[in-house]
Amino acid sequence: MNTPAKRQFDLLGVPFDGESTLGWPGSRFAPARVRESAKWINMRIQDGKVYCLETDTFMEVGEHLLVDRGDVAVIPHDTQKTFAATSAAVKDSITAGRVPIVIGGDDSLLFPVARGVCEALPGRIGIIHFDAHLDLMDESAKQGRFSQSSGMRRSLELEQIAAEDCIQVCERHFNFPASGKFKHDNDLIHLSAREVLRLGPQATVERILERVKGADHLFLSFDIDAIDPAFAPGAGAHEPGGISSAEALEMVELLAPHCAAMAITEVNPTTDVGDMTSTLAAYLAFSFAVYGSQR
Ligand SMILES: [Mn+2]
Repeated sequence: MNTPAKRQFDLLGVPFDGESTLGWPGSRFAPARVRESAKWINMRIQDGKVYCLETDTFMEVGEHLLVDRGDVAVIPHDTQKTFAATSAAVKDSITAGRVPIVIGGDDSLLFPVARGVCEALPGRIGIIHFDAHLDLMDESAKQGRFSQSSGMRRSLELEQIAAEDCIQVCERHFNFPASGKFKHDNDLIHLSAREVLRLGPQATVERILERVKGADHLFLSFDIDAIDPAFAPGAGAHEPGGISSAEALEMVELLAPHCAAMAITEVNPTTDVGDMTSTLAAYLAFSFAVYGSQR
């Protein structure tokens, strides 16, 4: 008999890039490519176990560690209906006692995933937001209020989400002074990519967990552009100076046991090279599930 994993995971695709109003659209193609890439990894489960090379142990994950629930009902011209479907899918997964892993889609999806987590779980919800960007734009004439640049701002308006329970990680270069002022006024903090590179994965995760310790539940939101374009060229924009794929994987593995949901956004097959970014996204999802199942 196989011992089932302590937690099981749902893969939910959201092929929506209707709010990619800056940078390159194309993340709507990510769920299909990430699923294809994931076949390479998922086949390694045998008799409910994977053999982990980092720990040289046989990890019990069960036969149904990561179940593909298909794509949510995206309505390409209607952001709010797409968001409603996304929040509902996340809520349903958590309510069923599972852990959703959302594959976007552009980073506007940060908000409906956070909302779905709030609808499913009581108490304070913290967001660990990996991204090259702040996503704190309140509103602009070009992008409106719900674009890929506003996901964190909208999420912070949810009743259960307070800035003190959130941290942004891997932001870099320059951003809007208005967003910087919002951060300072609201006690939102970040660890820049350079700081993360200096600290290393383990110390970074310690800092993150210290920051969010007051939250009852955590949502890990991972924009693929947190990772350097050298490792993840298939993104919505290129921001040099990011972390490596190895550093990203290690931090996701360390954070996974603490998190109730994950989203991977902005993977863009149209700018990818040999599916390397879709493959990395598949590994981030699978690693989140394997390590997250051991809690
Ligand atoms: Mn970004």
